[in-house]
Amino acid sequence: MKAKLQMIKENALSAIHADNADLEQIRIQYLGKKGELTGVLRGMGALTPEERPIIGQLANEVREEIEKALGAKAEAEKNAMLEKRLVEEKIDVTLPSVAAKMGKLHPLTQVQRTIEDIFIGMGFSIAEGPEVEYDYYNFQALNIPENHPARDTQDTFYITENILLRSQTSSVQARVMEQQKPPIRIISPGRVYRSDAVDATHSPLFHQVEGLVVDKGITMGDLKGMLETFAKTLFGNDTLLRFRPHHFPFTEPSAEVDVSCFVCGGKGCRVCKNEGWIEILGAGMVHPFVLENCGIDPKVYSGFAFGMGVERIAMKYYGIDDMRHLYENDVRFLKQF
Ligand code: 2NL
Repeated sequence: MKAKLQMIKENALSAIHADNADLEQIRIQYLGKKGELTGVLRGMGALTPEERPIIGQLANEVREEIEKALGAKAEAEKNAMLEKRLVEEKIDVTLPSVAAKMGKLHPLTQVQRTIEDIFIGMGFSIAEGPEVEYDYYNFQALNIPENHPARDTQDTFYITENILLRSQTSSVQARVMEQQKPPIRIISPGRVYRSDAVDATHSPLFHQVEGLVVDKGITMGDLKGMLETFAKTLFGNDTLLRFRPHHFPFTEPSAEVDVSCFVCGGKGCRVCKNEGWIEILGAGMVHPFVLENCGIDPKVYSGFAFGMGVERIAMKYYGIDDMRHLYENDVRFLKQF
């Protein structure tokens, strides 16, 4: 029986050490329930009581040796595999990488932020407010009468009879006047909504930057000086301003304001449609009724206000001829800015 065990050991070890040894197969063959070593142990009943412990011990030693050899071979195979992977999967970290594709801000956002930065530089703060607004802040507080066309459901998106999508960000400024005492110096940028059909110059959603200054002794001269600084910063130092009389219910007097064409300098070109001038905003002195509606005494304080469309300015600034380009998000278009 000793010789049998010795043979099992030798056969098992040489099988383990062979190339491409199937270790699991070998384990089953020698150590499994129906394996060769187990077979020997089962035959131990035929031995004398003296022989039994000796053979038993030997059998255990053989089992341990086979198990040890199996473990060592498995470990060696694992290490060899790792070594192979380390060699095969080596990467050269000094190779130049593929450049990451950088996104950028939408042209409208760029223009809006440029406008904001200019006014922040002149001491204005940014005021924000709800896009879903009460009719009161959008119209009534601003002296826009009940029968004004802007109030028609044809022109404004109503949610209920007295709640709507703001058609101008003046609503934000009315809220600020109601809550803050002068001096007030704010701009209110943001989305506004009007029930317009989409074409080259209209969209039901667009962006405005409105501005408001209220203090003691504010005059039209302050408005003109401030707008001149704004226009020169945005369009260049040679820019001239032109004020044309106009009417808005919320300002008196009111004006539409043009800048000399920054493309041709006033001679006439495609961008200014041969006019030499480009309309950029509306402005005026805050109507005394508006101040009063918002709890500011018009006998003590005066103010100016202005409003501009961000799309309109972006289109002129970049020479974009159709507003729809700004919303279609075609990367071939967006890449250009
Ligand atoms: C335009 C004209 C304008 C204002 C907006 C305003 C706001 C308050 C009081 C008085 Cl709280 N006025 N805003 C004033 C004049 C013109 O916008 O053409 N916008 C695109």
